Amino acid sequence: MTVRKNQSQLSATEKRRFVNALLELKRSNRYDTFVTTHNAFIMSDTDSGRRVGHRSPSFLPWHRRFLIEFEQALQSVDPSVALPYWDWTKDRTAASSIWAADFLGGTGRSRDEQVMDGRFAFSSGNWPVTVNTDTRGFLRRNLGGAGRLPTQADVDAALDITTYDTSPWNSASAGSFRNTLEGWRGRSGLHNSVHVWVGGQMTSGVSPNDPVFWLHHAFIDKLWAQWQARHPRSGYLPAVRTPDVVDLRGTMRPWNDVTPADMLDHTRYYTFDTTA
Ligand code: CU1
Ligand code: CU1
Repeated sequence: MTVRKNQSQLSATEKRRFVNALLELKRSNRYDTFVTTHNAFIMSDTDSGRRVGHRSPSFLPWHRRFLIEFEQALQSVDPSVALPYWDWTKDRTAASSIWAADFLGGTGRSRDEQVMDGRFAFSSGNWPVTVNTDTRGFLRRNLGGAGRLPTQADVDAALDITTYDTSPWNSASAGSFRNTLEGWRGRSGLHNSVHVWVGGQMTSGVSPNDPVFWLHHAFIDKLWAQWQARHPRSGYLPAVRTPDVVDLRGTMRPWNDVTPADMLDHTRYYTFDTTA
């Protein structure tokens, strides 16, 4: 049984085992295949063309599936590990324990944004960034340098939206829970703004180079689950075939056998430590 916990509640042992599993996936080259896949979808997801992973209704089920695959890879290394989530409405500063040297390490130095502490620092030798948009081979962050962390009020406003998604099913969709949570509409910028707040690789298509990617998306996924529980009569949309986007029973690339409908019940795969 996989239980995803708030990262602030992890024991020292749980943090160590999670970090060790990340490092083993990196060492065995499995980690970077996830970075490559994510970047390929970012590059091909456009507002006017076929879109699957981002700026489209399947943003949430696509990332749910992506995280499940990654979590299963971690569990092949250490069956006790589950993805933790980062509740940035509560842990909102660069001094939060998530950024301590015993977990993800902190912000980058001013000169080149290079993360210098913890086990993901380049100098540790364990975390070479090889799938990159430029030649710098180190993990970069600039915590709080731009963007903002959304507040509980921002989250509540998104969770109040009753419609899952709306035409034109892209980054312009108004009155859409998905688009508000993804962060293209609304003042808070929700999901997108957190990527910008972390800075470095998190602002790019190769964002999974930063292990915080998984904790951020685990929280986005938890918010989707909360929205589903709050609006039991509001289903995934579009329900019928629609050009360029994945409808309820459409196939989500890169998988051949996964549809949004298959991803609606996360409890088949994991639960959360608390229900909010
Ligand atoms: Cu993504
Ligand atoms: Cu993201």
